[in-house]
Amino acid sequence: MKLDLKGKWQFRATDETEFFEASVPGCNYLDLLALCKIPDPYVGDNEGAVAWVAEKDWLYCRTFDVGRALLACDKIYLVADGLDTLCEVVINDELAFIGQNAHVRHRVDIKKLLKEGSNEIAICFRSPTRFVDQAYAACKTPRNNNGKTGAVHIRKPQYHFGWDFAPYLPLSGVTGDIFLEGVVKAEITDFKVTQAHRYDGSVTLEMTCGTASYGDTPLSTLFSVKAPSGEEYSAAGVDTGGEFKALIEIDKPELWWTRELSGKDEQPLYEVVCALSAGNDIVAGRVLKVGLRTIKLNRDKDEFGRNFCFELNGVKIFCKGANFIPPDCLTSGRKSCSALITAAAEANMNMLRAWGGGAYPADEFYDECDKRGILVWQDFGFACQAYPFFVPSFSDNVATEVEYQVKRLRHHASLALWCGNNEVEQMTVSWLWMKAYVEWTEKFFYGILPKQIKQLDGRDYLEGSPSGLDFLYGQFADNVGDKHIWEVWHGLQPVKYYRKRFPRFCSEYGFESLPDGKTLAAFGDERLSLKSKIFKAHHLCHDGDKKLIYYVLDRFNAPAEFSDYVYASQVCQAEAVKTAAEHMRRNKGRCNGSLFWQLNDCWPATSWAAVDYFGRKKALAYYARRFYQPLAVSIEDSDGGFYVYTLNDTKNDYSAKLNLKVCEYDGKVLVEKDKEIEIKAGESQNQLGLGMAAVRIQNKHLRAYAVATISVEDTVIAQNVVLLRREKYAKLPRPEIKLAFDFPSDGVLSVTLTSDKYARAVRLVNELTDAPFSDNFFDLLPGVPVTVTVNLGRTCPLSAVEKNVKAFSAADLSRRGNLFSDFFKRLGIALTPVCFFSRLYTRRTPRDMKKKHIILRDEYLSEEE
Ligand code: BMA
Repeated sequence: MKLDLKGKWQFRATDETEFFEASVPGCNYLDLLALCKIPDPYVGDNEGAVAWVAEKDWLYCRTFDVGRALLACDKIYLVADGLDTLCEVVINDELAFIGQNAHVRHRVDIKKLLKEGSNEIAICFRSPTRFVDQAYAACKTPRNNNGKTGAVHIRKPQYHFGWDFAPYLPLSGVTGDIFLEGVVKAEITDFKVTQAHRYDGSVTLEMTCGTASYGDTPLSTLFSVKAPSGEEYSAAGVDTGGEFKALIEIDKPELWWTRELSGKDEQPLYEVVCALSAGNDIVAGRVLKVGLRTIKLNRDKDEFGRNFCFELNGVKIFCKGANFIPPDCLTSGRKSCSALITAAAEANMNMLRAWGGGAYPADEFYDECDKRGILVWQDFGFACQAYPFFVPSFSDNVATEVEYQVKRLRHHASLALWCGNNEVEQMTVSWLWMKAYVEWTEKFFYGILPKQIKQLDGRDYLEGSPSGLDFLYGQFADNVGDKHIWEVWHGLQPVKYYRKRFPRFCSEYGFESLPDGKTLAAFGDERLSLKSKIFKAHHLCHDGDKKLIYYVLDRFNAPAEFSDYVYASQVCQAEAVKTAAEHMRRNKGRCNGSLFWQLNDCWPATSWAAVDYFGRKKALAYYARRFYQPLAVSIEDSDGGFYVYTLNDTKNDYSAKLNLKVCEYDGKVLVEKDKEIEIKAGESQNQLGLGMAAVRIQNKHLRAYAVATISVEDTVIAQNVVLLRREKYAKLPRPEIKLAFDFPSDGVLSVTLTSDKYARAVRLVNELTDAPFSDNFFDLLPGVPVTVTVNLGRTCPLSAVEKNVKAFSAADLSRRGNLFSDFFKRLGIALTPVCFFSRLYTRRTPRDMKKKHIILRDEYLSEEE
């Protein structure tokens, strides 16, 4: 029996008397905003103006009626997700419990406190900033570079205290579900499903159900499994002292795969049900959706060092994806994320990393990833700072959180890895003298946490990201563990630097850009410029504005119009990430994953995101669709020539034709090569080489583009274009792009583009809706039409379409700078203190990365664990 407590509540600051209406789930900022008592923290530079909110205590309350039927239950639990964070929960003026962790579900029996008729619940949230300040005064922690120092003392999403992509908004409130749950006679306390895959291909599901009984009626359980085909299996549970177990064998299972290996948009999930009966009455039930698969992180020694490769059903996979941050600052990560998972799927991703400084994503996130065949790398909620694990109350609190999260998530097929933290270990270099923190970082992530996880789940565990061979050993070495590569962007290295690095798995690297013009408009300043206060207030990376200009001027002449920075920075971002991602894919086997930073945003901002806060795709999201395509072609252009690779992450072999052309902007072919090729399943292959000499002779300025195409039976299945020189040196022609419109089905507009000359990074803009095009920001080759579609949701008159759908390319950018002025501008930026030092910092050489490219010596690699 359930009594929902969501909806309208009352709230007030505890130092005031008047109550106002509040919405649950929600938070104090959103409630104050709805009452116009604070300015919108996402608009203008209001972040500072609303800081007082986090300094107060907030009381939330409501009344609810309890009927006889509910009161007659043996237990009545108050269940609350996301009590954020420190709070006293009071029922009818009596303290029910104290909340101190936003990352857990509270479930407390409050039957004794309830009465028939009207009852009152009051939750008093204590100021998170005051708590953090007091805790810090009592127990000093190292400085936090990303937000409020001392924030580590509270188990609350760490980005709430500000990050280099998030404003400072430490909210309070009930951010998730809240309800009363009546239990009669008995209940299920835990439900676990494990799977054993046998050599003959069959799978045995082992189901274990923990129970609690409130009477003498004997308990029994029935487990059942419904296959995607509709076939059903069932087995009675065997009582092993309050815990019931059963095995169900599935002879011919439909295995769960990632998207590119299944070739399907939806993955098969088995519905596993446990029904608990007391005597003849079914009193409780639980349902889990389970995908049948094995997943393992292979870290064996190999010719390159130590492998770091996920194996799904025994197949080695290359992980293509991005880092996922909470989709909103003010809903503690509980805003719907299904559109973002769709964007990830559209970008051909097969893995997302749920980053440790955020909130653990809601169930919906994992359900969607299960459904769509996207693996999840799950960090625990620790990032970039030193945590006081030596304080017993803190580590007990963390243990509760770990148990809750592991039990909540372990049945998900998509969940590939538990990872202790984000960048805590590598940060120890900044607080080596605070010995207790260093010691306990090792004790906790290398001892306590893995031990606890092992008792709850059989999945692989990684101590932290990035990782090496051991504590403080090998975090910077490319031939072991996973790496974060920030030399490009934070360290101002040129984009080609990525190609010097050969990590076994790259779990972070990234590049910033401005969001779409409509998103910029939401910043709330009509005269936005690179220098305006409001623009800077929405760009939180230290000296990010300078870094952005530094990189934009590396490709383009300084644009004259601010609005052109949107396009220019997005193309720079997309090209940079493309360079890295393709390089890592070309080295598949040595490198087994590319997760760029970051998929999404948590407020309207200039950041590393591929999809902005409003869901608008940047150029990177479109590029990713191409560079993460399961079967792709990639051109490694170097001064010596071109190497064309096929990147095949599918299970199929192909016999195909490879064509490489180098052309002038009008399409005139300078050099062309054709080759019949065999593309092997699951492999990246260097298929063709072409020296530069012939191209140079015919076009000495290298004002040309190269296009590689693979076709099977005359159908082009993959294509890649590279411009031989960066745009500012390329003397791009002014193309005449023609658009032809059609409505092939209701509300879906198709646009066919043709151009007389090479058109670089063509951007289609649609002023009619926010819907994304099926493709965008692509190179248009002379005389080769490209058709894209967009779902407008309605059929519009052609005149409206013609007026509102426009295309432009890199050649249309306004220009203020020239090679000379841009050079000095960049030099000036490189010499500013933050840029200068971050460049030094990202090039630092700790003991184990003495040589530039950071290879651990063989004797360490051959040590057996
Ligand atoms: C990574 C992350 C974040 C940060 C991002 C961009 O290292 O782990 O801490 O937001 O870099 O600087």
